[in-house]
Amino acid sequence: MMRQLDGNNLKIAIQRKGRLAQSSQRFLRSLGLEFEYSDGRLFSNCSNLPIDLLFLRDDDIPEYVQDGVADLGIAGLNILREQQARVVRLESLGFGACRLCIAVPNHGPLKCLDDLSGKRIATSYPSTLKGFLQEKGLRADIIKIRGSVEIAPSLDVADAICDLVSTGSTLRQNDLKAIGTLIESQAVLMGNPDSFKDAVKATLIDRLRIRVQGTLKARSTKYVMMNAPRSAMESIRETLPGMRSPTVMPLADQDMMAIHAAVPEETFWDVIEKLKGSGAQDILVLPVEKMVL
Ligand code: PRT
Ligand code: ZN
Repeated sequence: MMRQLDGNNLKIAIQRKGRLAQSSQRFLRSLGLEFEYSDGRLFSNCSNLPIDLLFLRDDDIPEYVQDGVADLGIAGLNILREQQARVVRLESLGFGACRLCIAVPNHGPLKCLDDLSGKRIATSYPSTLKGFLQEKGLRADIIKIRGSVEIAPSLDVADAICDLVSTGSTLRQNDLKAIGTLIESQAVLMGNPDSFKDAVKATLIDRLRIRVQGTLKARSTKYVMMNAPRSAMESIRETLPGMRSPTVMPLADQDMMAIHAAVPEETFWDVIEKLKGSGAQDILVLPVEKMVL
């Protein structure tokens, strides 16, 4: 039986179809939300928490959250900036990474941002582009286009484009090159400020944020296990930036110890090399599923 939206439930809006749809669902599941999804569905009730999910076009999400139709939403930072919606940005979620770039034909007369004065730039992000040009003191015509912006120069509709780039292959296929970046974007979790005034919703949002942070922190951490001679303990201890101090256990061989520690992704290889240099052996690295400090 199809259940209805429950007025008291917390509502989270995510993209229905498109680049962020799968990853947004996967992300919510990693927070412990259990729900069903089938193609064409517009909403779903979580079976284990008082939460309803709304499946929308990404462009509609900031406005739905701003108007309170949804309490929380996930969309690209690019959309949030373009729409200037009155929502609170809660967390960056680490997926959907892309850059909003200005690009020009590879072999044309335009080489740098200053060359754009008096030229036409095609984009689906007119408001962000307008702000960027103003900030740089450049005057150019903004041609607003929905979709397939990259073909505008070859059709002579524009001299340059301002569009999202992730791998860069669309630019290459269209013989374009990026000459400037307006936004480094990724999926973000946004919230309606009024939802925090409702005590029940505020508590649930706080619970979810702790889970979000636990999931994000885990993603950037590795659990490292190694064996080392007792004599190496001091220098290993110094190398390991601890959450707390590392776990150290004696081995059957009296001269050897087992050491376990959490290591942040960004310093991972440095730490591993130093550990090896200090005498650590049999180093085993495991992903961390969740991390709640
Ligand atoms: O139907 P709906 O309105 O919900 O979806 P949509 O078609 O408007 O958006 P969708 O699904 O394409 O993108 C959703 C969000 O994904 C965007 O708002 C961005 O935050 C994020 N994202 C990440 C991207 C890209 N990477 C991306 N590469 N969105 C679009 N692109 C396009 C870009 O516009 C260009 O056409 O991909 C092409 C460039 O990709 P590369 O890999 O060739 O550089
Ligand atoms: Zn869209």
